[in-house]
Amino acid sequence: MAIRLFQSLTSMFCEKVRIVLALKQVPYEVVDVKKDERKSLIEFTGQRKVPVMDYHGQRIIDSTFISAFLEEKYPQNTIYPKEASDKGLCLMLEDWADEVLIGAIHLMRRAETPEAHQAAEKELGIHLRSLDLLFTGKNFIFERMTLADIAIFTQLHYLYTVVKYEIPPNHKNLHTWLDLMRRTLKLPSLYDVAA
Ligand SMILES: N[C@@H](CCC(=O)N[C@@H](CS)C(=O)NCC(=O)O)C(=O)O
Repeated sequence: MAIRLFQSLTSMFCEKVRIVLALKQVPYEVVDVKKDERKSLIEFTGQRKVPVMDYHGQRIIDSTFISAFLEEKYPQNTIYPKEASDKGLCLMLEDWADEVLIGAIHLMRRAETPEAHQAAEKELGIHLRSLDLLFTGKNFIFERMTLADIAIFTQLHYLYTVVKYEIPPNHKNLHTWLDLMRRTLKLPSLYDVAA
């Protein structure tokens, strides 16, 4: 039985899992949940959210759990830093990207009036400034690319490809890191995929 990823092409959480699968060179089949309006997903899991992994019949729901599961099964090309305390920080940053940064990005996506756009930009600006500071003098957050970089990158990838928001050029460290991530991952744009 093959490994299957129930996914949607435009979900940043699915992108995160696709990157982990690619880094670990795990072959898998894709089930595009849009094709049958999530019927097979709901049948398999009893819920609507993607990503979900069918690992030879075992159900794993949520990008964080899928990533941790893949790390355990395929330790090659590890997605976590080496030191335990760094791993703790990496998991916190993953959670911050998945739960906090995404909120500011959705606010920007939904902003329909100039006032709403201004408020969303202010909120997002707080996070972009923190990230710009975080990447001062660094290639990646830890000694190499980890899940913290991947989780933050997939949110920002969605921001500039789908929401079409340009991160202001004064965030130089952040732009340098984004370029490095794009060059390293060679992703097709979510926007192109969605079109
Ligand atoms: N915490 C979950 C979030 C998953 C999530 O929110 N998925 C969205 C797509 S980005 C979804 O499937 N939404 C469909 C729905 O809520 O009906 C994860 O990390 O996998």
